[in-house]
Amino acid sequence: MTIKQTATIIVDGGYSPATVVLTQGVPAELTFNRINDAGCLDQVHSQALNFNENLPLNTPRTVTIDTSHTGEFDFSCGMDMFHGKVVINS
Ligand SMILES: [Cu+2]
Repeated sequence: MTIKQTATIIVDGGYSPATVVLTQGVPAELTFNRINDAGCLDQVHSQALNFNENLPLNTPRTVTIDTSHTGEFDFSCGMDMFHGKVVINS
């Protein structure tokens, strides 16, 4: 049996949910779905989690999360105004 953690984050003037909790060592994917054209949320990036995605409107985009380390890892919009985080617990 393959176990994978998945979460969908709705991008609608911010991130909902803004915090995603994952378990260390289990493969994980986050899907961002931007449903609102307002603001500058058409990019999402994270240096800590090593991703940088464009988010076309109403087009879900999935990123793979490295869960090998515990901790809290921020992601944000292209201009670093809106923030969310991934918490990886042991
Ligand atoms: Cu922004």
